Amino acid sequence: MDPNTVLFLLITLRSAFPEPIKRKFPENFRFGTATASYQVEGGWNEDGKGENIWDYYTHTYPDRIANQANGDIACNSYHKYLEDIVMLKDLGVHFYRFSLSWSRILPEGHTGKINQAGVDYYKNVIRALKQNGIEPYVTLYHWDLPQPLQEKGGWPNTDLMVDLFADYARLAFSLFGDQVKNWMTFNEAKQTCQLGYGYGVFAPGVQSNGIDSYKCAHTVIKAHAKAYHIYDEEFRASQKGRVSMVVDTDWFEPASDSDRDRKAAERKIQFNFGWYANPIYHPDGNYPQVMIDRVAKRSKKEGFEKSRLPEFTPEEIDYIKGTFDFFSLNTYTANMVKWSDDFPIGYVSYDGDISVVTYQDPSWNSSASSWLKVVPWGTRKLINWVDKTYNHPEIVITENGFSDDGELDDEGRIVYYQEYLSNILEAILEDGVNVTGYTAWSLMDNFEWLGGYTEKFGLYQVDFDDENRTRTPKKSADFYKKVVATRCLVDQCEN
Ligand code: GBH
Repeated sequence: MDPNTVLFLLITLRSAFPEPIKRKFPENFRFGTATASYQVEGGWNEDGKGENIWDYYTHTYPDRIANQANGDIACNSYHKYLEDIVMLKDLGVHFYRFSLSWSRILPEGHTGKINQAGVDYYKNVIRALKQNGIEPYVTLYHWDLPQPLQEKGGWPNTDLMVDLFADYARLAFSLFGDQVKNWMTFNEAKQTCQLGYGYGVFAPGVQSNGIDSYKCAHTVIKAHAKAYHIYDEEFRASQKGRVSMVVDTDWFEPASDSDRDRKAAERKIQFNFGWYANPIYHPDGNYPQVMIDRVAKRSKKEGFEKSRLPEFTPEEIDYIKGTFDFFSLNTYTANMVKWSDDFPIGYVSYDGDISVVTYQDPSWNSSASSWLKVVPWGTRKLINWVDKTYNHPEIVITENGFSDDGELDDEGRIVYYQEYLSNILEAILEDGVNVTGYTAWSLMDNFEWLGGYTEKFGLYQVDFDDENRTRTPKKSADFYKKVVATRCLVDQCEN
């Protein structure tokens, strides 16, 4: 592209948004970047790693992934993690959020067989991070269930999975907890449950919308709580760390000021976010009442004996509620919501249970991902909503980012980060919301699930045609580096 075109595009991109705020992030604010095991590690069957559901899914149904891609090699971080750490060091970030591959540590999914090479790998990563002054933020589960556990039913099998996850969590705390002080049990369990066991588009590809997807969520929430209590009872006193669960949502903006549209938007966020967030983060615990009532009503009309939404006992509600030390929130975009009358009975589904219409405004800037439109003001509204709904928790944004085709001159990503961070900073300084950290997704281009390698989120470009998987900083890496160093989003801040 010739420089004038670039300049023109940049001006056009920028002019769609207000000027970023000229004040600084608070002194104690923490910046990081993130990746996840299946998306970057590769080494899918090396040194004793077991098969997981994404290995199985991409190998068995290659046509479901763009260009039949898979994570067999990905960014090859299993071998190149030291290069990743050089990049992190260069960015100057305070922390690196990554996830453990369960099957690399426990090839069969249970603690009866531990793969020492997998344990060593993570010990090496953690040691190298600490030596470079970068805090490890570790997610236990970012969607890659050991395949042998899927063969026993996977997440909808509550009795099996709560205990097995708890064993895995205990092992991880005991192996790595002397060095790791920030833990996330699950990343975006809604994708695991609704995409994995509802629509069946993500691994393991089970289509049981509004039935198994609800059972899966029930299991995950209980498993999280059990892991949290294990940390509390067996590790907290000596390790002094923090545990959380990552919940994600778009912001949902009512399509109009009408009572009905506002009610529809609230219902949508309760189903989308409250489903996982309320049992853990809400002072009352349990699923959102609107969800309990609506699923019960529709299940009855559909002839089910009981609600398709499993129930927590009062003891379980108490055991689960409050199992967090900070609120981890992933968010990328927004949707508009319109009221709808109840969808007709006849197709059992989560979407029928919600019965609203959502769409994205055609004027919103787009990205390389169909679902991701650039709506920075939505994030300010969302964190205010979280602050109010969940009684002013400390919030860490554990993911936020933008996709393009992987170009080094990635102005679209710079504008995205600048505008989203500006809205987050305004929420902190002007609205009084307690956001203490921000995580850019992602450190580098990686395996983007169904999108394969066609949607790039990295601050660093990775050359997937080169067996060295060469990493090159994009313009946005320089931008982010400057933000981290100066805590300022513009050339010169006022304070
Ligand atoms: C995050 O999900 C993930 O944690 C991370 O692994 C991922 O790389 C990153 O975002 C970027 O996508 O149209 O049915 O395929 C963000 C939430 C949920 C957004 C799934 C895309 C696709 C649904 N994502 N959604 S579908």
